[in-house]
Amino acid sequence: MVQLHHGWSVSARNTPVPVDRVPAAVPGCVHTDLLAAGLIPDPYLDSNENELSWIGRTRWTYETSFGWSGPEDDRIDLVCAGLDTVAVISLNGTEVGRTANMHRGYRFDLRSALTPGRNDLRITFDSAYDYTAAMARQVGSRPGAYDEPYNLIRKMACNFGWDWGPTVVTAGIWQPIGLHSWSTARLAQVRPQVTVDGTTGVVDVHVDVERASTESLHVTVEVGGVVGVASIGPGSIGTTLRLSVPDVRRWWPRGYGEQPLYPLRVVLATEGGRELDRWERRVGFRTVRVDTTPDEHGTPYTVVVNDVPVFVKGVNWIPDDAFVTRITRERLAERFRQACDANINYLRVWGGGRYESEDFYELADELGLMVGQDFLFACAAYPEEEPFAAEVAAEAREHVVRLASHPSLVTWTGNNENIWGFADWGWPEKLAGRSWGAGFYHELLPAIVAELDPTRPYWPGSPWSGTPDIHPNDPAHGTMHIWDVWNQVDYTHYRDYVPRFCAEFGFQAPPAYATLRRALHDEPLASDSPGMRHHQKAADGDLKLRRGLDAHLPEPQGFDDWHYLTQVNQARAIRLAVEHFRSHQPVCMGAIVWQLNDCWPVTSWAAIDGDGRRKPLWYVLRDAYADRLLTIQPRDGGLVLVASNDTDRPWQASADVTSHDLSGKALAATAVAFDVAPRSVTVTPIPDGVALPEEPRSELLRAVVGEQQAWWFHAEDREIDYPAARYETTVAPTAGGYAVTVTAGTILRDLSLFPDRLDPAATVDQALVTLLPGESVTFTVHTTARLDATALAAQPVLRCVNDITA
Ligand code: BMA
Repeated sequence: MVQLHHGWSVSARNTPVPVDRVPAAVPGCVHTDLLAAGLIPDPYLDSNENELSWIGRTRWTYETSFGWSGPEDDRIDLVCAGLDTVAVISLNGTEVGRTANMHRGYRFDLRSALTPGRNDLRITFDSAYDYTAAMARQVGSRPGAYDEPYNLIRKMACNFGWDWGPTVVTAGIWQPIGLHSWSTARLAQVRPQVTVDGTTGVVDVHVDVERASTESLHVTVEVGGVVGVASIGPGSIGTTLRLSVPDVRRWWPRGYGEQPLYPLRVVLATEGGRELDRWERRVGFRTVRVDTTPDEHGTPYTVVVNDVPVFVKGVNWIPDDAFVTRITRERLAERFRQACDANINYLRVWGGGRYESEDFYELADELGLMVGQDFLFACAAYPEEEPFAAEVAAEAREHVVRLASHPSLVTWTGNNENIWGFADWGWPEKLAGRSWGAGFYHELLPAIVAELDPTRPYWPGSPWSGTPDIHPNDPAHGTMHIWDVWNQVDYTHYRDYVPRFCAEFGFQAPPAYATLRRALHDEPLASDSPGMRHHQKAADGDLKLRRGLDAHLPEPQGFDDWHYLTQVNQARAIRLAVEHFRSHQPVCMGAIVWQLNDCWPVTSWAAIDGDGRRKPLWYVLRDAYADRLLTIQPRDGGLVLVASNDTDRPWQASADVTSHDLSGKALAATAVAFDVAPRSVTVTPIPDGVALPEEPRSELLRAVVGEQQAWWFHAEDREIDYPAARYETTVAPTAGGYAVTVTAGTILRDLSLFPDRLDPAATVDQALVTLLPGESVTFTVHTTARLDATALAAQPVLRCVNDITA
C-alpha cells in the first residue's frame, strides 16, 4: 500500500473567508485545516464555535495528484479507510466512487481512470446538512434528544453537538488513504475467532480472498508456535482453519491476572510459494459471557471472563477530541494510564462516538481494560429504510470483523438509550408508526454478531432489561442508566436504586481552573460569565449544579468558592453512588460512571477535563474503585460498615470505628471485625451506641483499617457548625516539585490543592483529604516551575470546605 497523504489542498466556494487550495492534512478534517491555515479562530476558545457553523453547511473539495508509471499489477485500488462523510471520488475527472457513511472503509478499482504520468484525485464532500435534509424528505424525520439531524446520516453523532460537546460538523479524509496495487489475489478479510478450552487455545481463522485470477492459492496461519496451512482452490474465495494451541496463558482483565498476547499471522501465497499478502494481529485467549440467568432479585447482568464473574468498575468513553483526527496513540495511552491509575477496569464506548480505533483496542488489550462497544446509535429514533439499512449492515459487518481479534472487547451493545427513548420520551406519537431502529437492535445487529462473532455477547441496548415485557430501564433487570439524579433529584437518591448493572450515572463540575483560563478570556471569570455559559451545554446545567450545591454545601462567596465546591460536590455524588453500588455486590455487578473524558474544555460530567487535567472526581474514583474499599452505609435506620474486597485473597481485619465531635474528641468507639472472601463484600452493623449521634450537626464517624478510612457525617456541610479552618503548612522543594505538608489545627474537610492555578502543567497526588485536629497530610506537587511557596499553601490553591465563610 502506498499512502496518499501528501500534496492535498482543500477549497470551497462562497465561504465567509476565501478557501482556495488551502494546504490540507490527510488524515484530517476541514476545521483543523482552516485552523492551521489561520483562516478561522480556534473553535474551542470562548464562543468562537458560534461563528463557524457555516463550515458544516459548505461543500468541500479535497485535491491532490500523484504519479503512476503504468500497468504492472492486475489491480490498482484506491483504499479509503474512512471518509467523512458524503463524498464523490473522482480521478482525472472520472467518477470512481461515492460514499455516505463515515463508519465504513472503501476500496475503489481505479483501472478505468488511471493514466500513466500525473493523476489528479479529487474528493468532494457535500454538506452533511444538505444530505440530512434530503434524507428527511426521503424517509421522514425522526425524534431525538437534540435538535440536530444526526440520526439521518451515518456520521459520528456528537459531531452535531451534544450536552457536553460543540457543534463542529466536520468533513474530510479522516482515515488513511492510499493506493494498493496487487495481482492474483489479496486477503479481503481475516476473521479470527479466539476461545480457550481448559489450557488449549482455540483459534478459528476465516480467510476470505479477493481474486484477480483463478489460480490456486495457499494460506499459512501461525499462532503460538502452531502452524496451519490450507489451499484455496481455483473456484473458491475462502477457507477456514482451526488451530489448537496447547498450554496457553489466559488473558485476564486487569486486577484478575496478566494480559499475555499472542501474534497471529496469516500469509496468502501462490501455490508456488510467492507471497501475495499478509495480515497480523495479536490475540488473547479468554472466554467471555454475560450471565443473565434470572434470580430472586430479577435479571442480573454479570460480565463473566474465563468463568469468573467480574465486578465492572467502569467509565463511559466519548471521543477524546471533537476533531477525532487529532487523537494520537500517545494521547490515548495517557488517557488509559489515567484510567488505570484510577483503578478502572472497563471502558464503555458510547454509541454517539465511533467504532474505536486499532490503537484504542491494542492499548486496552495490553492494559487489561475491558471494553464494551456500542453500535453507533444514540439518543434518537433512527430510520430503518434504505439507504440506512444497507449502510448499517455494512458498517456493522466491517467492525464486528475488524475488532474480533481483540481480547479487550467483551460485549457489543445495540444502541445508547434508544429503546428507553422509545418507551419514555414521547417518540411513538411523533413517529406515527414510522420505523425507529427496533429492527436494527433486535434483529439485524444480533444476527450479524451471531454470524460473524459468536464468541461475544450482544445486548440490544443500554439500558435494556432483557425482554420487551419489562421496562428497559428497570433497575432489577439488566442494565440501567440513572439520570433522575442530576436532572431532577439530589444525589442521595442514588441510594433509592440497587441496579443490577448501572451503565450510566453522572454529575457535573467545571473543568480545572487552568483549563478554563486557557479556553476563556472572560474578565472576570464568573460562574455565569459569557465563556462559562457557552462552555456549559447541558439543559439547565448551571441550575442543576446550583441545586446540587444548595442541598449540601455552604454558599459560595464568588467564583473561586463556586469552582471548588462544584468540583467537590461532583466527586462526592459519584463517591456516594459507587460505594453504594459496591456495597450491594453481587446483586449489583457493575458501575460505569458517565464519563471519563471530555472532547473540549467544558463543564461536564467528566473526571478528566478537555485539557487532560484530573478533576477531584478522578481522585475519588481511585479510592472508590480501589481493590479494597471500606465504606460506611446507611441501612435500616442504622449504619453498617461495608468492606469490599476485589482481590483474589481474603481480607481479614478489624476496623476501629470512632465517633468524634468536631474538635476531634472521641465520643465512643468500637472495633468491627470482618473477614471478606475474595471478590466479595461483608456488611457489618455498627452498634447504635457508636453509630447514632446525640447531636448530628457536630458529630462524625470514622472507621480506620491501616491505610483505609471511611467517614460518615450525620448532617450536610451547610448545617454543620464547622470551626473556621486553621492549619499550619510547610512547603519543601523536592526533586520533582514541592512537598506541601498541612497540619490541621481544626477539622479540615475535603482539603485539596490546585497547583494548576500557579503552573498549568503542575499536578498533585491527592485530593479531598479530611483531617482531624493534630493530623497532617503531605501533598506531592509535580512541577518544573518555580512556584511561590506562600501562594502554594493558601487560598485559592489550598482549599477546604470549612474555609468558606460568609
Ligand atoms: C446520557 C448519555 C449521553 C449524555 C449523558 C448526559 O443520555 O447517553 O447521551 O451526554 O446522558 O446527559
